[in-house]
Amino acid sequence: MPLPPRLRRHHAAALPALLAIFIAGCANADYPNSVFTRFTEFNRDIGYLFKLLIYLGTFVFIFVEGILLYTIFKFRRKSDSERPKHVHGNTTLEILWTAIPAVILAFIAVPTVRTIFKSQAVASADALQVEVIGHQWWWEFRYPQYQITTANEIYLPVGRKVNFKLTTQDVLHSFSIPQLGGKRDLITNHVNYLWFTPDSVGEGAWNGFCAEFCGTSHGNMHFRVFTVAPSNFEGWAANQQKMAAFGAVAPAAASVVPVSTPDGTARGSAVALPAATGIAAATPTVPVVTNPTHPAGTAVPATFVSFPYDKLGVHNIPQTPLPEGLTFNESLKGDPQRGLDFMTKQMGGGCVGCHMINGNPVMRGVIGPNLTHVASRTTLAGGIYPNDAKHLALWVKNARWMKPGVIMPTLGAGQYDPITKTYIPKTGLNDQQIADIVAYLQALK
Ligand code: HEC
Ligand SMILES: [Cu+2]
Repeated sequence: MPLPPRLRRHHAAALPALLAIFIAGCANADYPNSVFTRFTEFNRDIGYLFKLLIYLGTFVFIFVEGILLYTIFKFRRKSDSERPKHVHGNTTLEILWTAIPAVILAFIAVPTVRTIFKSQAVASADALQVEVIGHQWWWEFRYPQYQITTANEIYLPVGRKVNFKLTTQDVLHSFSIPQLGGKRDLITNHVNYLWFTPDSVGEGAWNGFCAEFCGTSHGNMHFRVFTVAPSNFEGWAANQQKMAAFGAVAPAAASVVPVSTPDGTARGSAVALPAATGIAAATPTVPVVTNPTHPAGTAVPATFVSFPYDKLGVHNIPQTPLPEGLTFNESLKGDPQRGLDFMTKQMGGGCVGCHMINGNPVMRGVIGPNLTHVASRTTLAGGIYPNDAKHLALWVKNARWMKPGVIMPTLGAGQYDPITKTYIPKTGLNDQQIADIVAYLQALK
């Protein structure tokens, strides 16, 4: 059916406009979660495969459509009395249409399989090793060479190969940093590897996600990756290796506290925690700067401790809206010492059962993120909120309202717990106690 002339004009204009938008979208350097970057050999290899497939596919498309169009016009019925010639079998043709796709498939399969083997092999031992442990719904990151355990934020030195060892504490997850490289699943009872070198990238922040549905808050399971200059990485690592910046005590007391997983079994690598958290370091308040894995000659700068929040790109800043009606009296002033005493001596809120703070002998839990340097992180709770006093307070008050399904209980007095579907009694945490806890957490730089 022919379109009226006005509409036809619109149609004619729409196609180039759409094309222009599409091309502009692809060329936009600020496209936040694109895999079409060339920052690592991983993405370059995948990009090469992608182009190869597009070029071969285009060739096949044009070839097949060309023959089709030719056939349609050449052999169309020219008169009503005409009958098509009946043919049966054509050996040459059959050999050709089997052989040509086979050759094309070989062209695709050989580089594809080679890339698969290359990218999931264990990287060389001199690579920076990072253990990734998926939890519902946050990420645990360990640097075994540095004895660091942290959560939801990875620091990578520019130019150094990094090897990720991927495991999960519970269900399947998938580790994905589109702009740096890859996506690979975290599989129960199985170790996967992924390695790349952020070699052609500057200092910056990159978004990471869980890319395999893993339950209620799967969509809230983000993380950030920071690529930093090697000297800044050493600065960050030196700070992470220190005991808690506030209220740490001698390690002798800490090392006698046994650590076990919630069900008492040695699941995942949780039982390796005492060694991995640096508790056994000789002097608790002195940074471990003589780690043999620090590249020789790298000076440890005292200045760089963590990626500054105001340097985050606009696409790295969490946008999660706060639950309506969840409020906190922000005028209250917290006291870190009171917060520490409350959390550890009075066992307020049971934080000790789930969280670890190195240098704090009672904070030995392994269910939630390690909080030793929680204040050095830019975001909270799987990267979905900014890490500031207000969000920390609301989180401690009612984590389950902030993020559906979390294990961390709702703790604020009078708050509704969406999982148990009950109200927390008056004996729950009041706003002043929460302000004190937040002051302590914020002292953990
Ligand atoms: C039953 C275990 C449990 C208890 C008790 C608990 N937490 Fe948590 N906490 C968690 C888990 C699990 C998470 C991770 C939730 C997520 O992001 O999905 C978490 C996350 C956090 C975070 C965010 C950390 C980050 O880097 O994202 C803070 C801060 C925190 N908890 C503080 C506390 C404090 C303070 C208390 C005590 C008042 C407490 N928690 C009690 C399990 C617990
Ligand atoms: Cu997930």
